[in-house]
Amino acid sequence: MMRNIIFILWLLCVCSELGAQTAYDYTRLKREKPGRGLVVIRKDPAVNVITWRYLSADPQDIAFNLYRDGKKINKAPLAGATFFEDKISSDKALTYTVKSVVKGKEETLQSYTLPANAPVGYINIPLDVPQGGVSPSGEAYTYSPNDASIGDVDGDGEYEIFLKWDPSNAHDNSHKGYTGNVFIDCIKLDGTRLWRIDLGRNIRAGAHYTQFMVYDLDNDGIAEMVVKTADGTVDAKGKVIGDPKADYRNENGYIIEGPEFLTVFSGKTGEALQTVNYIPPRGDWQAWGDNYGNRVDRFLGAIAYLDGVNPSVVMCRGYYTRTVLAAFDWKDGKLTQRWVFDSDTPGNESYRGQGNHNLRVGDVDGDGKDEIIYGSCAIDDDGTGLYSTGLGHGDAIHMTIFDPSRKGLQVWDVHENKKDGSTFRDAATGEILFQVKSKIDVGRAMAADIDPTHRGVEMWSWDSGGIRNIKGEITADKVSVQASPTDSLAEVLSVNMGVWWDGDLSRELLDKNRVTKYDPESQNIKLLFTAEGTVSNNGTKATPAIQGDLLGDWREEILLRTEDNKNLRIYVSPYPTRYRFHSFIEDPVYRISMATQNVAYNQPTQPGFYFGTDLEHIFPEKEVVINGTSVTLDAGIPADAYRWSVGGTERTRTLTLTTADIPAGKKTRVELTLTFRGYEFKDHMYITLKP
Ligand SMILES: [Ca+2]
Ligand SMILES: [Ca+2]
Ligand SMILES: [Ca+2]
Ligand SMILES: [Ca+2]
Repeated sequence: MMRNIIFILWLLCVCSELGAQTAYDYTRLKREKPGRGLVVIRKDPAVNVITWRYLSADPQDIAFNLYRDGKKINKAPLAGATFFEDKISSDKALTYTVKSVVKGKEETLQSYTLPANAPVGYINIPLDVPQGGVSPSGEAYTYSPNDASIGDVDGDGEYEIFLKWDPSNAHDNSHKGYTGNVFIDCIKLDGTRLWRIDLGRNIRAGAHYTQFMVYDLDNDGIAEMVVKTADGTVDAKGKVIGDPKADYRNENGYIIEGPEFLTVFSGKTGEALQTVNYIPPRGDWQAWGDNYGNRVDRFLGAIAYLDGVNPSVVMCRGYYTRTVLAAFDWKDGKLTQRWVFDSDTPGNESYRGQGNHNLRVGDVDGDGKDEIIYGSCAIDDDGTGLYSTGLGHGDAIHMTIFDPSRKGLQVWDVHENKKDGSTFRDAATGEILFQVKSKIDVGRAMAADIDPTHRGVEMWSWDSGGIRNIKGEITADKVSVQASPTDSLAEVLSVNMGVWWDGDLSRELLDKNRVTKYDPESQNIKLLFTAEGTVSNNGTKATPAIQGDLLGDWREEILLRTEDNKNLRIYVSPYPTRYRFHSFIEDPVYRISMATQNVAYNQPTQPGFYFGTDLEHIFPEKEVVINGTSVTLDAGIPADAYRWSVGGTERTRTLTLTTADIPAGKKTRVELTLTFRGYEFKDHMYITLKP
């Protein structure tokens, strides 16, 4: 008879030892200090919704009271979701205040004034549109708001928006032509423009040139912005970087000579704080893979906790051929180079030509320090290569915990080589877990938990043969998945962005200005809402300015521009939720996925934790009979805390029970309370040990 049976409630118990859990030391990791993010949105003419953040520093028994113009509007303190519907019909301005209630004691946290005649569904942010111009070839151009990032520049715990303005003649690198200058604004949520930076005529406009990294790099509570600059860049105080007269544009509009810089700007004032030479210099520009100036100018950027404590900025050049990543620290007003990774360094040859038009960052190998997932390869925190799969360049990439029973992060990546298709891999080792080969350039991929009947996060691409579960199986035979950029009807499963929107644990999909939801039972796609009057960015890429947890509870907001390019709108979910989770922006992998969203071909946020419907179903099997004297149970989901109803004081993810804990031969109820980002999930099962 077997004496000790390891019974893992999830599949693939052998694999679970291969990966490595992210292991950030949160007592040391320097992160921003988010405020309450209180926001009020008119849901309809008779209801206002109020939502705010629940934070990891909050005691679990915290509750909240809400006041409208000084009058309390809730009855008992709100201990559930940080979302409330106030039934009131009024066009007047209303001031709401949220107060915490801890052990009967009230404390005022934040107030927010809903303006008079507020629009339904969103916050409107009026913009100051830059003047258009005429290019040297005589072509007139205008400006539209493009990608955005977020950072707190005044230390009040609320985000400001960093907005890139694109001229209408912006070009993909492969297309010739002059472009207008690129501007970056910093804007408060009420529309107050704090500053504007003009990148000047020697920075070309297009998706691959300007990757603006916004983060509080020196931990003083004020975000900085780091971006590539050139002769003629003008900071927000009017100070010119380099030679103001220099014009390096050739007759095709490309800039393949002249100095290239990297500048740290103050988020508070938009002043250039320090400028250094860009690493690496372009050198022989044709050596990057063509003779007209396309592949030399492929830039990416990232934020990463390379020492496990402080955020560093990583600026990158090249992915079709040579690949260079340069990491810097910003401390005491000084930019210091940490390391440079170069695929031309002997020994790094296999890292050549592996990068995507985007990247992901996270502690994939479990040492508490971030790695950079650069398409098909990964660069370790110390600037050495971690691995390369050799599968080459692609246009989309996702990283999160797809398979909660497997330790660590996984990557869903697609490839351009008309051979390797779509791959699901272990983020730490590069081991391919499954692959869907393809004869096309698989230009898009998406990953989201959209089907509660399959464990883990689902994934799909333009040529994945449908939705795949974590085992690589097709989950549905009838669903129609988008297969090209023009194939973008609301009834087709989009392969673009995701958004946590309607309050359940599944993720909704965001494409253009539409939020849709997949129904696994009917395999249909339901349109939840269209942001009428707004448009997405970046042509067929159809991405928002940014999506993510900007404000309010854990759900994600969507920032879009209006059709007339004169406003931004932040859409906030009007749906109630029963869940109260710590704000996702406190998760470093998630927060960095917001900071890197503007990089080249924008990808949606992904957290460094498993998030999805399996949180509600800890035990897939409700009753288990074991022939033996002991059993080891695994909660299967990385969480903050575990509380088992049997087995003494066990508070770990796994629990070993013997006949000393539960009577032999007797069906015994085992309950588990799992605390996940401050929310308690409960489940139970029955175990019988038969010695
Ligand atoms: Ca702020
Ligand atoms: Ca700072
Ligand atoms: Ca690491
Ligand atoms: Ca939110």
